[in-house]
Amino acid sequence: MQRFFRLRITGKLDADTLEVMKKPRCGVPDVAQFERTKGNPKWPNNHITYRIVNYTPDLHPSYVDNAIQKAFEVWSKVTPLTFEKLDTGTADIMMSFNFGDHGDNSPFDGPNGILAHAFQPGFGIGGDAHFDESELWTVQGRRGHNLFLVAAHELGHSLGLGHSEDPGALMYPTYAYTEPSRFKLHQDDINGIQSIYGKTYDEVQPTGPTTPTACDPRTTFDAVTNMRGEMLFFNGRHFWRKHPQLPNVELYFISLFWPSLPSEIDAAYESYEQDNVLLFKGDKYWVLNGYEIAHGSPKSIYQLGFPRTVKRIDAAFSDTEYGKTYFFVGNKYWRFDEFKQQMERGYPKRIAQDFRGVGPRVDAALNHDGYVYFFQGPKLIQFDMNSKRVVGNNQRSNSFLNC
Ligand code: E1S
Ligand code: CA
Ligand code: ZN
Ligand code: ZN
Repeated sequence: MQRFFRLRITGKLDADTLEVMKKPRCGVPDVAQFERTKGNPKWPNNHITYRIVNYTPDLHPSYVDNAIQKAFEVWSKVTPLTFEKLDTGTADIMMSFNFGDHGDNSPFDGPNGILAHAFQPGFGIGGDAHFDESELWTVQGRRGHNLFLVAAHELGHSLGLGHSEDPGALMYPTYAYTEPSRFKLHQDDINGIQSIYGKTYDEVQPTGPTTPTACDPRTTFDAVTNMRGEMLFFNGRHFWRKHPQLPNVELYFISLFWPSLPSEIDAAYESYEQDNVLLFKGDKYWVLNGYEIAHGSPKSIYQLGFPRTVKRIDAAFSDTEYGKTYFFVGNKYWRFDEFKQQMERGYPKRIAQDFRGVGPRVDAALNHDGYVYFFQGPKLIQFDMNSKRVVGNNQRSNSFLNC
């Protein structure tokens, strides 16, 4: 670490070293991604009124009422806030559908672009939410824009939230379609709104999905593989893609590339002989040709020659030089011949026997630059197949992700 930060290498916790260690690093999870509106405006009471001033011709009014009510529930479920719909008079949050210039110096722009906008908590126009009537407002499917999703985002602004940098958050600046019945308020949004209004009075505190952060020192991987010169690092519902010549890594939902793939992949490897990538989960595997899933996927791992006692594979990598693939299961490993497409005789063997210093359990394995890298929790083990020795074990699993 001292070498990395160009400090005098003493091996001791001296003042300079401590100073560096105290500094926040990229992606440390305690650093919030959400943002509150400047000046921290908030509603003084937890009971807030709203009124739907006019309706869009795109939807039956009952669908509008329902979408708006559901959007309020997104926020009331995680805070002490309650919302009441008024049908006349002035409410705290006045909602309307408007075309173009509508008198607040923030004209709408016709179809697409700006979908809606909302004002921070306050008197008069404060809290109000306007929806661009040039959009096609829908409650189902990918066509048009989903009123519930846009309203939920706008109400975040009406309640005092700004935009979040977390790409999974509702308060991320760009619209992303999610099926409304599967929508879940992200943990980052929960943290944001609760920092303003506090937690709900419910006994069971709600939690939401989180977006993994590459450089969190606790980041671990389910599976890692090469793919046509790039590297893929799987974590839960996401994966990072790294191009060797590019400094940045990209985070994606697995379902964005492969809608039929499950999350929490167990193992992955690239077969150079077959020019494909195999992804494993449970007793099944999927074959990828580039970003396409091959016909016939998923297949059973027992077709590869595993005995029925094997229920899942922890990690896999392929040795390009010899065309052999290594599969790790618990404290044992199997070897598969990519040319003959069959499991080799004499396996399983103990990991400890041939990979001293590795295991007993590994999360993921990767063949890279002539070494094998084993990912064990947050630890990365670099192994030399020629000398059959561990040659490095003081790097973190996420050191590949330019952290
Ligand atoms: C997108 N943005 C929009 O209309 C600014 N383009 C006003 C604003 O200038 O509210 O930011 C613009 C609004 C929007 C953003 C994100 C609506 C979603 C995030 C996650 S939907 C599942 C979702 C989202 C919905 C104005
Ligand atoms: Ca627009
Ligand atoms: Zn407006
Ligand atoms: Zn916004």
